[in-house]
Amino acid sequence: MKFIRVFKEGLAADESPPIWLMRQAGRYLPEYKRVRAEVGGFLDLCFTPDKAAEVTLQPIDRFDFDAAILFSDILVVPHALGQEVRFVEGEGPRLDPIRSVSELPGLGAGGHDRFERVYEAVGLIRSRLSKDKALIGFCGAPYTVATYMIAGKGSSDQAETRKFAFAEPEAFQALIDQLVETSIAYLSNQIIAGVNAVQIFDSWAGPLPDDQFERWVVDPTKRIVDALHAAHPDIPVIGFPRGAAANAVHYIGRTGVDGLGCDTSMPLHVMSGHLGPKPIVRQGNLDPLLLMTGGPALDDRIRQICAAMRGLPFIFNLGHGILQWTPPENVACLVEVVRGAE
Ligand code: 1CP
Repeated sequence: MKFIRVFKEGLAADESPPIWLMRQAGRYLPEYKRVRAEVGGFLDLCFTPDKAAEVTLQPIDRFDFDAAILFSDILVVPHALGQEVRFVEGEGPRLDPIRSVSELPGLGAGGHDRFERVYEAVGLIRSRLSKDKALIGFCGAPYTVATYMIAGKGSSDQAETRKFAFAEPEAFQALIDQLVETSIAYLSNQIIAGVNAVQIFDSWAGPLPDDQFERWVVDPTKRIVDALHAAHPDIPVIGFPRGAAANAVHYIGRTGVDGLGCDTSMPLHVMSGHLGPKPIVRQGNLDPLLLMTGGPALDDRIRQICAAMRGLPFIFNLGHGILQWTPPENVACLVEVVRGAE
């Protein structure tokens, strides 16, 4: 498994990096749209192991990526904790907003059964996936998941959540603590069911001031990473603190993650530079808009990224999730150029 070898040994200077893409299963693929239409609701797809396995494997069959990522969503966690979550066509997720952990019934009320179906999907995917491909499990980081739980939807500035964290830090801490504990159990069980690595998506970590970043991003992530490393020392943990910018080196040092997901705005000289005393795998950071656009500019940038990262422990990826209007031909072209860079 080249993907896992990067964490253990790094890459030789003449080797091309392993590649996968965030949100690689999804609406830019006609075969995904077919299964999605057949199953109906998005959550039904997440909780039907055979179908979740099918859509997880679609991008591997089509593009031969080095890793599959479990098909699910970061919002299955609030759903399993008892919060009402709906996926509205063309609008994205909608939740009945909550302000306190006491408004959640907790996992007891049927949540365990929902997670069981995710673990069942993991087992199915692992048994169908070729032995040289890694399977990545994931969850949303507590802070990012909390932003959806409090606002009830995605928002561009997370103002509601940030105000709440300033005004009622104890209540927010209780919610984060619940998410830390649930995430540890959820990721551990994904590992037991067969995933080879995990990624913690902190898509909205970026705008926080440093003291808030420390309390709501670094500290909860460290607790998850410590627990996973203690129970599953061989399983790499990738953190994706999107927009962390100058906080990234501190995030790596304090959380102990094995890999850093780098967003589009991270300069290549930073990504390829010294990121602290511990060896760290870098993952990223092609602009999803460029992948959607295609053409010679795409080709040039792929080569630029590969050249900057040559010889370093590196996994090729996007700087954020793939956009639904991306032509699948551009993705095929991307894989060819990355592999051709060998
Ligand atoms: O109708 C559909 O098909 C819904 C589109 C969709 C898909 C394909 C959603 C709704 N989620 C997903 C799958 C998904 N989400 C995966 C699957 C594995 C993969 O192929 O990568 C993963 C890893 C996620 C993670 C996720 N969901 C994140 C973190 C990464 C990121 O992109 O920042 C976030 C923030 C979400 C929330 C979410 N779920 C779906 C949407 C459209 C959103 C974003 C909404 C918003 O913020 O407004």
